[in-house]
Amino acid sequence: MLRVLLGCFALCVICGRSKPTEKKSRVIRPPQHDGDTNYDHEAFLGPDEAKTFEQLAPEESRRRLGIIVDKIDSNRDGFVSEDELKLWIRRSQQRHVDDSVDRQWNDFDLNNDGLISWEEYRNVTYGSFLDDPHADSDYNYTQMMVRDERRFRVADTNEDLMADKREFSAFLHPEHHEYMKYLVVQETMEDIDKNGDGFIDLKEYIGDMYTAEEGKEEPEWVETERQQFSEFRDKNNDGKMDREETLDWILPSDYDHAEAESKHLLHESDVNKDGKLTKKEILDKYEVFVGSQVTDFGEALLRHDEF
Ligand SMILES: *[C@@H]1O[C@H](CO)[C@@H](O)[C@H](O)[C@H]1NC(C)=O
Ligand SMILES: *[C@@H]1O[C@H](CO)[C@@H](O)[C@H](O)[C@H]1NC(C)=O
Ligand SMILES: [Ca+2]
Ligand SMILES: [Ca+2]
Repeated sequence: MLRVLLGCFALCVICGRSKPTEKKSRVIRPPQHDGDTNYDHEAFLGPDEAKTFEQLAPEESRRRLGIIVDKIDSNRDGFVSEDELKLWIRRSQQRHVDDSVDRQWNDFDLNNDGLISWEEYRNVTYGSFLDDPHADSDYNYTQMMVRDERRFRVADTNEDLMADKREFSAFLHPEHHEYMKYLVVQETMEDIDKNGDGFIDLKEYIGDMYTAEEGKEEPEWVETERQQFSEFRDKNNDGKMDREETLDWILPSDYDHAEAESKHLLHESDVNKDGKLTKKEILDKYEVFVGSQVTDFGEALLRHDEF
């Protein structure tokens, strides 16, 4: 899972909120990589494909992984290098973003003109609210709509209030588009900055990840996060995070997700430590790359053209 809980406000409503005691992270950087195999699977396959593989029996999982390995080895020298792995992971990410845009496109392009206007997006997403603005609701749709419109306008580079595929992709997945990064920072700060002073202080930072529960002991990671805040987040030591510090936290420029993930996968499976992977090394560690269920439940239900 890409650990960025941004998404459009409207999408958050659909997906629901994470449980308060669960550690919530807004960062692309994997916070607890150790043993988090779902994270590897999603990086390697993309989230949708990772779910498909979860349903497969081990033999089928390995068989399909074998086919993927042949695709990754683009120079066909019989080894998967770190660069080939990195390229593959980048493609998986991009494919996931493109698929999500394609999947949602027709829901919003009401007049089928190949563009999504703000009005189209607004009507589809907030139509029932606009029809009856005074209906009881747990959400402040006015606020959500204002925020979506602001994001739409930032994504809309030629300022015609119509989104083409690229602009709509930037709207839906701003964390993958460089020109959206300050909006991502702004939205994140608005979410966390409860006292509205334009900064994230320590209390707000912790409050975003953790809500104390009566009678429950504070988990250890909370104190670790407090130290992280002072040592790494609040670089100028004024007790709060400004825009630049927040940017460094959620979208660190020195962090390349695909590179980190390919290094990690290599480290996990390169048994003879020659810096590259044979098909055997990968298949022997198939659970690191794709995982699988131990039973063959669901196998008959899942058919995929590619295989
Ligand atoms: C959006 O909804 C309004 C109100 O129902 C309607 O007048 C308008 O034509 C709709 N716009 C689009 C682009 O569908
Ligand atoms: C909803 O948000 C709008 C715009 O931010 C604000 O003016 C309004 O007071 C909010 N409504 C409620 C019920 O909180
Ligand atoms: Ca349209
Ligand atoms: Ca604040």
